[in-house]
Amino acid sequence: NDGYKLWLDYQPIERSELHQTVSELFSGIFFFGKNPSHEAIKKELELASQGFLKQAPKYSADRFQTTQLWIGTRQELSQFLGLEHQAKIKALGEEGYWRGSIIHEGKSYYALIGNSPVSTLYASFDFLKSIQSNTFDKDTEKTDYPKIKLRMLNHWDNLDRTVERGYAGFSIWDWHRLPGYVDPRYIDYARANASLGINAVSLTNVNANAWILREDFVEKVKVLADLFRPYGIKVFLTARFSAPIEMGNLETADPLDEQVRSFWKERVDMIYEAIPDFGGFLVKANSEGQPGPHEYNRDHAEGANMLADALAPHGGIVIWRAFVYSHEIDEDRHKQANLEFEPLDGKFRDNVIVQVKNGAIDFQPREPFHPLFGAVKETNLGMEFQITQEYLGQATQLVYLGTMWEEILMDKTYRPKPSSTVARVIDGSDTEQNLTLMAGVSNIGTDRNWTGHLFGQANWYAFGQLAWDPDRSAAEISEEWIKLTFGQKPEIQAKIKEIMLASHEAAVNYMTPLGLHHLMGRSHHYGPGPWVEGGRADWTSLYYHRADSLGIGFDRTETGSGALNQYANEISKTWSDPKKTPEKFLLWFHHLPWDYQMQSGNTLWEEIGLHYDKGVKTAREMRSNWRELEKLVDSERFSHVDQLLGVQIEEAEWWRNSSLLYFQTFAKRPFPDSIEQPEGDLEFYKQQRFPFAPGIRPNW
Ligand code: BDP
Repeated sequence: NDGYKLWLDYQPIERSELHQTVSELFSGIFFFGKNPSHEAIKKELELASQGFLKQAPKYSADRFQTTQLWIGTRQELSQFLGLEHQAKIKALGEEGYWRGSIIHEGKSYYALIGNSPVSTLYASFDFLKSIQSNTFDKDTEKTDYPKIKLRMLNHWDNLDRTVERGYAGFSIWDWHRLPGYVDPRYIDYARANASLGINAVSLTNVNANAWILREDFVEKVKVLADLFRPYGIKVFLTARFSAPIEMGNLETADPLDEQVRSFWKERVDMIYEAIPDFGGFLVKANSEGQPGPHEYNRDHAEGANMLADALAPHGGIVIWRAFVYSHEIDEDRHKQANLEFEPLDGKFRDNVIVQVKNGAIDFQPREPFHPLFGAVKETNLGMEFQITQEYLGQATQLVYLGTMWEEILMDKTYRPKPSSTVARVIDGSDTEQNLTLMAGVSNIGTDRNWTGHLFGQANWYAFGQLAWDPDRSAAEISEEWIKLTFGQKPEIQAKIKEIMLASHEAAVNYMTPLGLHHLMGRSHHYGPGPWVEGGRADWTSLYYHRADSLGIGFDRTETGSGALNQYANEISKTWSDPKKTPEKFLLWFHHLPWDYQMQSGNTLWEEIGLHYDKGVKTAREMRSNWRELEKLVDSERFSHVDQLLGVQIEEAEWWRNSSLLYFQTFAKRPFPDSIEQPEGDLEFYKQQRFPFAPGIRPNW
């Protein structure tokens, strides 16, 4: 098992009763109506039937006689549903579905019913999942619907097949051979996404190349869009703000210039000609050197609205990123997005979503939630998570991100309502917003197992599940993924779950405990680099940890950068006192003396040491837990994970030793006795160079 099949690995059904039920259902399938999503369902039923029962499914020509399983939309099945039942399904919305048994003239039919063809596909995936995880029960009905409208993957893929931060090999989009050659992987990719309810993808890097907007590239994109349509997936592209200059021979990209506006309108019309349900543009502007409206003294709203106006007649949208910061602005990077976007509240068109990273710095191992969530009232805000583990050990380490995302989604923002959480802001229930979005930066590449590390699949899976329902628990999602990926054995379940649920805290401990952040190696972001200095200040580690002979941490209270004030009063007032700040964010908001007394009674210096050491120990436990599964998991996957856990332990030790040795040069105190004494020579660690680490950017 090389992991290619992901969680759609339909293994033979072992429980005889379930086998019997499923064989019956698969012996007479009837589709109401005809549409491309039904073809997608058929394909899935065929794969599943071969896997579960080792035989092909049978379709019946007649809806009653030989039929067991009905598949169709609410409208198509309306004559078999009472009015009340129809109303109940309808209330679930366009993407909602119902599955359960229907008795008609004394005979029972199992039915998969969606409000649209695509939600019928969602019902089918859910049905298959319940069989695969041994929970299917014909007599229990189930309804479901997504809480967030756009559930989206952001690929950071370049047109030459390299991937920005590509930790799972190269891009799966083979632009060179498209549109003529269609890699079968594209379908498996669409199946996997649809099985999670992911309904949008942006194909290209946010550091965009304008070429993707050329006619010949749009022809290639069209092939993918056509392929993904039956799976309910809309295609988006990244738009380079300076495209009018680069491709339109204009002298400006000023969003208020008429020629610029016509350029975009024509491009957009051309794209919709080829792809009538094109999603729209994802834009990174005026950030990290990307062009944007600021060059013309226009603000983000003017830039976004210009594109939004071109897209609006076709129903397209603009996703405008709030990940903006400039080293020319002498402000804590933490504050910059709020400073730019809060004054623009209410100025964005209705078809613009501002996409905000989960934290204000940049996908660090742990960040407090971004202060924009809850701060604006009349702007559509979307969440951007990073599935690819840029700062979390990349595709070398097992770090289950479900727990981290859950933590953020559950965080209380106290705005706009006193009870508001990040989840309630982004799913629109506490705000006025009509467009809702959760995006995840993809960890998918050309690796046979898609994500480089097998457990990277769990992060793709968890992202999809949380985008569908941000209230789901990370633990429950992990259980589900384990069942679908490793089967039913309870011993496997328990061990893997323990490993997964411990993994994020472990990584935070051995990388950046107690609110420390941005301590990684320069450029590739791999391994420790707390000593990184020189060049642009907010790309160094010293800027963030601020260690000196007196203490460590970034003062973001009023005496410091004041970033804490960007949060609701309930947070900013309380957390301005270090004693009332959650210790996991202590050094994020405070610069404290090495002997500062922690809740445990230890000094800050001791506690830092204890956390680093604990991280290493947990990483070791993860491996010993995994090793208990040697006989229970196939050898291919066992060895893959085992070897990588070996590397993870070494890296955890490397993080701990180098970080503690480095911080000790300021603290000038002994390490706590109870921890393993960091070995080695700081100079040795500093000399480590990784010129070929993935994700390296030669000019950064
Ligand atoms: C940072 C990455 C960089 C991305 C940037 C972004 O290091 O490669 O281009 O985010 O989100 O995390 O635009």
